[in-house]
Amino acid sequence: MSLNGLIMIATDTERELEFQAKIDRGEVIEPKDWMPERYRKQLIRMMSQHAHSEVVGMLPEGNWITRAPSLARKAILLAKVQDEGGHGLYIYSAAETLGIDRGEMIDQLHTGKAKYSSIFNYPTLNWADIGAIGWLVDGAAIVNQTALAKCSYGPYSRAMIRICKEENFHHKQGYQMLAYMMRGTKEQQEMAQDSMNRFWWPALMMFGPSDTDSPNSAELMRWKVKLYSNDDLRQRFIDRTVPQAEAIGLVIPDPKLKFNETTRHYEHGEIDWQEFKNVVSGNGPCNRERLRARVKADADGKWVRDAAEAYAKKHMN
Ligand code: BYC
Repeated sequence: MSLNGLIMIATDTERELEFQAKIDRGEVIEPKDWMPERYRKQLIRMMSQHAHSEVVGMLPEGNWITRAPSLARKAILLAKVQDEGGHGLYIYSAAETLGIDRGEMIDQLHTGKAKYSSIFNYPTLNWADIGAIGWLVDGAAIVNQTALAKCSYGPYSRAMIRICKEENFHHKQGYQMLAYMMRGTKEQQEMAQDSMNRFWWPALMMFGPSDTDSPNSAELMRWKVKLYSNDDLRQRFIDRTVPQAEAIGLVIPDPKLKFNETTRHYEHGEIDWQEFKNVVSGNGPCNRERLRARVKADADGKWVRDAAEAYAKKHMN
């Protein structure tokens, strides 16, 4: 190897050490700062998947806009679904600061190269599912995103601050809807419990595989992209959600769930990781339907993008 080559290696190692020292001092990394290629790639992977989740997440809820039982519920649901679209846009923009184009990220979603959250591959079968998504799915997202709001990459952490505020509204409207149903007729109570039974375990899976099975966690935690492990965040979600379920009379569908007086945490039953793997690898109940809907929406919207581009070109000349 040439002397020049050796000098470059030494320089890169020094830069990586300085980068790590910066992270350890709690400093924030901004787009123009030097960063290891692997840090950039990991953030693009995670942020693009996050943005895709927000956008794909509009589909199961969007299905219910025309079937909302009252004008007020319809207005709330419309606002929530629009918020999710906005979250996707903030996060795509934040990811673009890492040198990737939004079109490329969307292509990765459409060709199955990029993932999105497993939770959106489950169907919404009844109106209570809209409550469960707000309470459990947004509730899980808040636990995860409150931590991400303190992550080391500036544009991502700043996007999370506004997103978390909106997710809090989503979470409260979902819980309020289920609380209302649990005070209603026997049929409403059964519908709410049925939804809880179907969404509880998939919500726990949102936090990703258990720590011993999470290939990306160690690196992401060293770089303070992740501040807590998948299992720690899952536990935090369980601890805060179980008392909320009990307060409105919903039963958690886990016979092994019990509060440990010594650790002050809930212990839970085994998560079905085989189901998680199936869903993540494209074989969940709605994977194909969700991707088809996104690909169609993209194709249907092409004329708008073309028109905007033609207009921009005309006015730039
Ligand atoms: N679903 O090494 P691991 C919302 C993948 S939307 C699918 O632990 P990592 C909302 C993982 O990508 C909020 N895939 O990964 C919207 C990796 O595969 P690749 C969504 C999953 O990155 C509308 C492999 O499994 N929130 O709030 O260290 C309506 C190994 O995992 C999942 C976010 O996206 C999963 N659940 O940790 C309502 C948060 N879990 O990429 C609500 C941002 C794992 O190596 N993302 N995988 O092929 C994160 O915090 C992290 O990426 C994760 C995974 C905790 C999800």
